[in-house]
Amino acid sequence: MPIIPAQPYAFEFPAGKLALIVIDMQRDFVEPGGFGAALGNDVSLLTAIIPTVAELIAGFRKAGLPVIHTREGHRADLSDCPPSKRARGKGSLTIGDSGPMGRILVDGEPGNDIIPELAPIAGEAVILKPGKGAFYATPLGDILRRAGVNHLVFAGVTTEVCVQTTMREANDRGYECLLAEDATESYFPEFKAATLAMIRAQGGIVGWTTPVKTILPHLA
Ligand code: TIU
Repeated sequence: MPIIPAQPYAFEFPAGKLALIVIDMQRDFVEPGGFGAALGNDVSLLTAIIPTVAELIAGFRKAGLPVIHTREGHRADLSDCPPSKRARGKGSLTIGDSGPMGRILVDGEPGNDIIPELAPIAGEAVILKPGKGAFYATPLGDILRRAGVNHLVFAGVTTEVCVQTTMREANDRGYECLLAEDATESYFPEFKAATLAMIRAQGGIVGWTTPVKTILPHLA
């Protein structure tokens, strides 16, 4: 069993049975004019992790391990967007409105794409998700079952919203979850720090955390 040093203790996984889930590294969250900005956030913090996420993705690709990307987005008719989500924030722009990168948080619009630096390659699954968790109303569980994978590494944004929600969903489905500490980010540094702490508290109640450079040598 490969063993990755981590907190609160080492993360073990069966050789060759590990997948990377990259959450919502899309223009709507990391560039001005998208959903993140429409909610009132300063998006500049999130761009800093792009090179580290790219390194992690490259490591999984080189090892021949699955890389799965997610995008938060809604159908053009917004039939999969609860009115409560659309109304939240009382911003001048909301989901479905026309912004500088097209309709905000709508599938197929330029702003909903994964950023070019982290573009998926042929053969990698891209999960379109209407919620914060990547298991809700998506085929993610089926994809992982078919791949025979029960151990997951997580990266992406934002740490305390879609990343943490997905890790908690994964927990309840029996997956072992490792969060790549420097390949995830929040608009709020204190929320990121609190999320890392709460994930690994109580003996790893949600999972494990460790930096990308600690993960990479154990993938091959
Ligand atoms: N607002 C915020 O921090 N996040 C989201 O709305 N979605 C994701 O985290 N992807």
